[in-house]
Amino acid sequence: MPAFIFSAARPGHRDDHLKRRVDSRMPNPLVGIVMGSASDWDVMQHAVRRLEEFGVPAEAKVVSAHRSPQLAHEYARNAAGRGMACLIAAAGGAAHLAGVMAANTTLPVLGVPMPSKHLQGMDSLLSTVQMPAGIPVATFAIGEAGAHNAALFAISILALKDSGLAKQLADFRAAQETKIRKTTLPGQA
Ligand code: RP5
Repeated sequence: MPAFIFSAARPGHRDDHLKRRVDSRMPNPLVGIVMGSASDWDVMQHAVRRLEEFGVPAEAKVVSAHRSPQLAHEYARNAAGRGMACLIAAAGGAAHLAGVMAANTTLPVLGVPMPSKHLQGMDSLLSTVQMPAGIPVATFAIGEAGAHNAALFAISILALKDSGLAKQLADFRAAQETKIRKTTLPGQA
């Protein structure tokens, strides 16, 4: 099955990377990003871009717990063997994808609840976060913030064994702090 694969090794070609459709067996992704529908892409592209910004090889793919249950099982069961360090799973509504991933791998699974049409993502949040004891899913905020933070959390996991990545993450945090320190409100000097 085709998937979006990217690597940030070529600065300046970010959009090309995102649009490039290649075979999922190509490079060795460290993070697998699965989402229940292509309609989740607008939100989940933020996770992809964040990982790309840090140069983390990752793969993004539509995998549905409900519409393609066999694929969901296969993807999760093969992830560790493919060298992945963690999975990010995004779904909306009765969002079982992260739980199904977690049931089929012992890799860390980071769940991102998608905004939904009728319940504004509360359904997705509760479906993702309320895992019964024994099979954990680390659940992030609904929508874009969750996509960004799941990617940053994946980077934190990888940074445990990659000092270069740890430095990048520290620099990222420092840049955020500098920006806040420099921020003034209307009427302030
Ligand atoms: C979920 O259902 C997907 O993750 C998506 O958030 C939601 C709606 O999917 P579509 O009907 O837009 O394909 O499985």
